[in-house]
Amino acid sequence: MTTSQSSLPKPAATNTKSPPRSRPSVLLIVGSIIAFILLSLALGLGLGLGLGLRYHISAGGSSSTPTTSGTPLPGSGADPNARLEDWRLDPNHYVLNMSWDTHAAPTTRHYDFVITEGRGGPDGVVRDMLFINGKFPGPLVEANMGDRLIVNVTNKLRANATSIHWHGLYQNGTNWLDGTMGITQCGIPPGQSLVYNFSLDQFGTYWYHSHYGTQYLDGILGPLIIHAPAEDEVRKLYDRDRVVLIQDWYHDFSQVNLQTYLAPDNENTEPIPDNGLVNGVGYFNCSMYGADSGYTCYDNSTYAVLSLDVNTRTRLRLINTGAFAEFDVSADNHTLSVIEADATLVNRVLVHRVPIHVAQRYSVILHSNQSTSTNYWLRGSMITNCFTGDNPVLDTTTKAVISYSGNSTILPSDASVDWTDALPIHCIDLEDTALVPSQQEAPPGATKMWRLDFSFGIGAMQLDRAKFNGTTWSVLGNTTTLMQAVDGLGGEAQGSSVSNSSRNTWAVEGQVGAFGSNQFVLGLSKDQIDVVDILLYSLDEGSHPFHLHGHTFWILQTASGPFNWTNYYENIYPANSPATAHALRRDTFTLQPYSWTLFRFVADNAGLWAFHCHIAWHLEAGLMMQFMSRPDVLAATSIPGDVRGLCAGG
Ligand SMILES: *[C@@H]1O[C@H](CO)[C@@H](O)[C@H](O)[C@H]1NC(C)=O
Ligand SMILES: *[C@@H]1O[C@H](CO)[C@@H](O)[C@H](O)[C@H]1NC(C)=O
Ligand SMILES: *[C@@H]1O[C@H](CO)[C@@H](O)[C@H](O)[C@H]1NC(C)=O
Ligand SMILES: *[C@@H]1O[C@H](CO)[C@@H](O)[C@H](O)[C@H]1NC(C)=O
Ligand SMILES: *[C@@H]1O[C@H](CO)[C@@H](O)[C@H](O)[C@H]1NC(C)=O
Ligand SMILES: *[C@@H]1O[C@H](CO)[C@@H](O)[C@H](O)[C@H]1NC(C)=O
Ligand SMILES: *[C@@H]1O[C@H](CO)[C@@H](O)[C@H](O)[C@H]1NC(C)=O
Ligand SMILES: *[C@@H]1O[C@H](CO)[C@@H](O)[C@H](O)[C@H]1NC(C)=O
Ligand SMILES: *[C@@H]1O[C@H](CO)[C@@H](O)[C@H](O)[C@H]1NC(C)=O
Ligand SMILES: *[C@@H]1O[C@H](CO)[C@@H](O)[C@H](O)[C@H]1NC(C)=O
Ligand SMILES: *[C@@H]1O[C@H](CO)[C@@H](O)[C@H](O)[C@H]1NC(C)=O
Ligand SMILES: *[C@@H]1O[C@H](CO)[C@@H](O)[C@H](O)[C@H]1NC(C)=O
Ligand SMILES: [Cu+2]
Repeated sequence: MTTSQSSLPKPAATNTKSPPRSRPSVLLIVGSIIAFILLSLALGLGLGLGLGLRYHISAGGSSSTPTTSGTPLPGSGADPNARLEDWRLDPNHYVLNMSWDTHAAPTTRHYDFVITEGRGGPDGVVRDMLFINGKFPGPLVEANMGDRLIVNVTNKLRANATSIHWHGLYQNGTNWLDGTMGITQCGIPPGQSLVYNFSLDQFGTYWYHSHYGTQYLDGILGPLIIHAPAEDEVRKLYDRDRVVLIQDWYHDFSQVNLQTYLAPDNENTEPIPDNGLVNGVGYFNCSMYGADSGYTCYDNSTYAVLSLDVNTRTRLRLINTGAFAEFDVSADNHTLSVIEADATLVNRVLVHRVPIHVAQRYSVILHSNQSTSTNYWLRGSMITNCFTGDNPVLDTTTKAVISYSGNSTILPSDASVDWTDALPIHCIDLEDTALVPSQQEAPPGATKMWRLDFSFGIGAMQLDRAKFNGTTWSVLGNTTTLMQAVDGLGGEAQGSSVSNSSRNTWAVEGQVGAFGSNQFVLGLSKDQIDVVDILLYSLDEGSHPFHLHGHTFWILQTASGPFNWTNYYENIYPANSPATAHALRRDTFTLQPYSWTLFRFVADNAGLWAFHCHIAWHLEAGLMMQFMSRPDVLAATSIPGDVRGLCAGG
């Protein structure tokens, strides 16, 4: 692997607006070299795993141990351990164990997810939430490539169904476990369980979340990390490994915001977040809400603390698990080395800020080699230009504390300084060309090319909805497009009541009408593996993070203005073209306003695969379509009874 690249790629378009800053005014720090040495010794002996570093330091304990003092974190109580509410996931849970054996023989890893509802206040504002195993955020799922994952999901919600999607996983041969409501499964009804049982043929940083309405915004999400021997080389670049979820956060249950957003006469004005969280923790100043706000706000919220060891290199696996906001993530006084985009390892790139849109992942290495006289801010600056308004209670910089000063209970001082690089004016990705996969995998030549476009518009009954080539997606009731496809293609053998004529219709390539007026399904070839180029045009003024289920795609070109067809057929369409050899592979990319992106995927994975904008509000407005891959294989498939049984209502 090459790790020589050290350029600082600049976002394509920038303005001169400085990020909003809200640093504490006067802080006094008394540093101590001795405490720092004692601490590194203590940490050095214990692999730096956990060690009770959550909100306090357990170094030495000797009465002569010097202390590093300063302004305490907000909400820091007398007894640090008493502060973890029972629904809060222990933050140490997201610190990975560096002794994990990436070479272990394939095994089966079992997890149980019990979905419940309750009340919680990640930032002190109490609201209705959904939990996995009683906690927010959800448990770390960790495995090796080649393992089998078995997750028994039990729905203990009072009234609503649920489903879990494994974001970025191929589900090759198990399309019905992709977890996509109305496409690959019906919801798991209250009181029932579904066992997701699939093998892992890939590695990297992924996540899982409910794919049932906007449910994940209320808490059903968590990280999914897969290791592999192919990681050994990159592991030489870091000493520690941990997950950092970053997300926007709303003080109302998602259904409340959704109903406002989808109400008549509302022209795509998305709900603006109220706050942001890092690993499910965020600070909120209760004085933002008046006494009559209707919110219960406890003034004891605080910042997430990432306790690092001094002079170590930590891989931070950033995952944007939010609804809407893109963040520019930076660490004061520390340069970040990007080594992974979604689950693709890339040649190291040094940056000051990493833009990360909803559902994307980046791994960055942070070297804790700056002064120990202070703690430092990790900042997630929301790109507010992508909001359609202001939310007066929102602090647009979501922060967490990076601590290796020897005192993780104090706020960073004024010596922790944000980078001066301007924030991008649009929600954009890191330049694709700056991210070069460390494993070169040139794309095969294309066999199909489709242009798609989407827009938002006020339609019938003054409702604003998204249109994907004219179709507004809405969820099917009591059936799925996968079930319709399998039954229609397989015929009477599977007890289908579908007529011969529609069965024939479904076998054609291109847009398939038989799924109904709210499903835009593109059928691929029957007897061959298609290599599909999609030229996706945005006819909208916003930015959109698009995600294709079940695949990793190559980003071939992205621009605004006319598409050069001559160049396309000469240099991009064919195999072995130098123009595409270094293309970045990922599963979620950001499409700019009134622009286009050309990407390619290999449709060797039989199933119905959702392609949608990952902004939760836009998905609910209908910004989703589907690819039907290998209908011939689907025709010979039978959906397991437990999955099929979830659709029993119909
Ligand atoms: C950390 O800082 C706090 C607040 O200034 C102080 O009370 C405490 O003694 C310090 N602890 C250590 C271990 O330095
Ligand atoms: C904040 O205060 C509330 C009310 O006293 C308490 O229930 C909760 O556990 C506290 N949360 C934290 C993080 O200390
Ligand atoms: C880390 O993994 C090693 C090897 O599996 C194990 O022995 C050790 O107990 C683990 N440490 C923690 C803190 O879980
Ligand atoms: C899944 O979990 C539920 C609830 O604990 C349990 O009743 C069920 O037996 C489990 N299913 C399997 C296959 O283990
Ligand atoms: C259940 O779904 C309904 C209808 O979508 C929604 O109004 C309600 O808030 C949901 N409740 C929970 C606990 O998810
Ligand atoms: C999981 O799937 C494998 C392969 O189909 C099967 O052998 C195994 O019995 C399944 N396990 C469970 C718990 O369903
Ligand atoms: C919270 O906001 C109030 C009013 O703006 C301000 O006086 C106070 O200092 C803030 N508290 C913190 C901890 O920032
Ligand atoms: C952080 O960087 C700023 C700007 O370069 C510098 O003034 C400051 O002293 C640095 N802080 C520390 C703790 O080194
Ligand atoms: C989608 O719509 C565009 C613009 O009307 C059209 O050029 C394209 O052929 C359509 N794509 C498909 C797959 O029908
Ligand atoms: C699904 O089936 C149930 C039971 O037959 C019925 O009450 C419900 O309306 C159906 N839902 C949809 C969306 O068709
Ligand atoms: C389109 O691409 C061809 C082939 O690469 C090139 O010769 C031509 O100049 C391009 N046209 C425009 C308008 O850029
Ligand atoms: C999916 O499975 C098919 C059939 O076994 C195989 O040809 C293909 O390479 C697999 N694709 C991926 C991405 O693993
Ligand atoms: Cu969108």
